Amino acid sequence: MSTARARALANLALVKYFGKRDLALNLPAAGSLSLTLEPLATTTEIEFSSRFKKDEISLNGVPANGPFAERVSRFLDIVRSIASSKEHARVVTENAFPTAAGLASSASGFAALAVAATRALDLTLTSDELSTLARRGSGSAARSIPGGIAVWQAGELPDGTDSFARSIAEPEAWDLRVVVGVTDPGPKAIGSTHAMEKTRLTSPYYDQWISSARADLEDAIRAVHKRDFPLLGEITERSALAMHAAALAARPGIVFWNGATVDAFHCIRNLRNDGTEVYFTCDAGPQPKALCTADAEDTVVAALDKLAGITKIILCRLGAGACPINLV
Ligand code: 2P0
Repeated sequence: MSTARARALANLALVKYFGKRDLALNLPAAGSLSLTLEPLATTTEIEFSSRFKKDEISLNGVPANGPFAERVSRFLDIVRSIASSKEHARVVTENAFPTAAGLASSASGFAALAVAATRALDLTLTSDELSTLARRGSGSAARSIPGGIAVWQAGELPDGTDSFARSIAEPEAWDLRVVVGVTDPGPKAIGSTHAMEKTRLTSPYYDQWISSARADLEDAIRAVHKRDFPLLGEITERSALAMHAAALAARPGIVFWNGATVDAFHCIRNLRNDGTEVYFTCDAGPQPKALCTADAEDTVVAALDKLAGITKIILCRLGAGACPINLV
């Protein structure tokens, strides 16, 4: 086979990844925990052929050049070296959600690409190996290989072969909901990789952030196993706020939020004070995300919809891991 297609979902970290122990291999300084989210999907088709003189990449119907295309080609070089192939590829990738706006499109993108490219080159990898490979494209992509609730272990080995994500709960195991409020669908002002490195190198809070992330991961895993929603929600909010605190303290400080992001945080806390089970989180962009139970979803949507700065709402629930799609 030289052509294959795959679909992968974005993921939302409840315990955040923000800092690397190895920049080249995307090895995290601490482990993280995430929800794989339907319907935030990337679908990728790839064809390897000696007809192609270079990799040809298109994203959402537009030919890609520059840093994005180079990043994809570097990733394909890794897959080609595993398969001892020299063929270039045509890659057609579609995101069903805003690209590069803090909705983790690189996670679903590299997870889908890892599954499609290895299949097209007839490589048979385990889920752990696919997660390890996807991580090379983008750290968080490791967590888009498994479905449901995923834990990505930091690992200790210098080569990163022990740093991959596994599912600790299947999508059907817990009916969690995520309400994403889009405040700005445009590209991010600062990329995650750069923001992480700036924070690691200049924030006086970086070491404390990494220590708290390690402790939060242990607590969050326990909360998932006990299906303790308030505990998981509390950890989710504190992990996001601690990550942003470390980034805010970088020099110069990194501010991912806009006014509507902060309005949404207050709105979510007000809902909780009034008895609705909902907690907020936010990534390396300005979109607030509300984590809630299924019965709270309508209340959360109605409240966020009233905020002036929220232009779109996306409803998400737990979804399956990355998988190949049969070509017709
Ligand atoms: C996360 N983020 O855990 C954290 C929270 C953003 C904030 O993973 O440099 O695009 O490619 O490994 O995976 C986004 O980082 O960064 C991310 P690289 P990636 O979801």
